[in-house]
Amino acid sequence: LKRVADDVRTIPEEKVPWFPRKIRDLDKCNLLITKYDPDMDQDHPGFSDPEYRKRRCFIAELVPALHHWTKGMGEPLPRVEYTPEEVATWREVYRTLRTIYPDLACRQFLGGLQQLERECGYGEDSIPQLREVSAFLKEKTGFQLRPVAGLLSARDFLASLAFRVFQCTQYIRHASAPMHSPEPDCCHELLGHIPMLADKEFAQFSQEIGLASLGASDEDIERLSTLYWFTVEFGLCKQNGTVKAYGAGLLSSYGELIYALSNEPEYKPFNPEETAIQPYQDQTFQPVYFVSESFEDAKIKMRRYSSSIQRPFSVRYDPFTCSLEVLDQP
Ligand code: HBI
Ligand code: FE
Repeated sequence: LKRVADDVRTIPEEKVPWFPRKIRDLDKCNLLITKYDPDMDQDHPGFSDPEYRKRRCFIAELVPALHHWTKGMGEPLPRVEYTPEEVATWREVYRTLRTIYPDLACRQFLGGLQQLERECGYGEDSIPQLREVSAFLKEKTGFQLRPVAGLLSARDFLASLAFRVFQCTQYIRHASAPMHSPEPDCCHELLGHIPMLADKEFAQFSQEIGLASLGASDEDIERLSTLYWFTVEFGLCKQNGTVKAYGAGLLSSYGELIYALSNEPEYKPFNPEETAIQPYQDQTFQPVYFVSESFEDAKIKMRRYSSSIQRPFSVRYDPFTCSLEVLDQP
């Protein structure tokens, strides 16, 4: 393998979409998709609530203050003073889900959540702050959080995972619909994703999807985000002979978690070639879920799939400099 100069002259530029090379390039991975936000989506439970929409803008505006977030590492993440109404929404979500986790969530999730409850102030009485949660994760798996104003483009979202950065929303769903949110909110991130990201093997799995996405074609990004959808968001896995949930979309939605583990939906074995082209639903429950034999198995299969994606270069993450080495194919 030959090392490529910084500007990568050997990669035909028009063919390879831009991608971040250094962790601070993630400042540019900020393309928001607004179609499901309460200002745009008439079905959003907050659409006709001007107070809610104002509050969302306020929380979103905390983000640009972080410009060059990654340059001044250690600069504290913004703290949000949640209102009593917001905390009440959190409490209801937490309490309801907490009761069904022991039966339905995978072992890694339960372990992570327990640690968060012990070491990071997780509980029904307050919404955890990203600052503390990020410090916790950094210690467990090297993942860190970056606040984001809403749903990001798949390309930008996946690219951050390559650097073990999870772009995390800070607002909470509308109080009228605590059991469902059309877009990611802090209940989804903090309850669905964070406990899993505290698991070493899962953290690696997530980073590898991110690495596979860098500079990939739009078609490959679409397939990778479908794979992300049916694993990280809605994945099931076998454990001690029973099927458990590890997907964050399930672990943050009471209704869908119960549904996914009932005998109603169809199950298929996780197989990246097939999973990558399965149409998915982002407005109602999934008609089909993919079941992995184990995380180890999912990781091996995903790795094999990723290495089949055609790119004129390969990437390697250097954890010491938090940057990518880009290598020419032999
Ligand atoms: N953006 N903020 C945010 N949070 C997510 O969980 C998220 C995202 N954008 C895309 C995405 N998730 C995935 O569903 C895939 O499209 C990668
Ligand atoms: Fe998510």
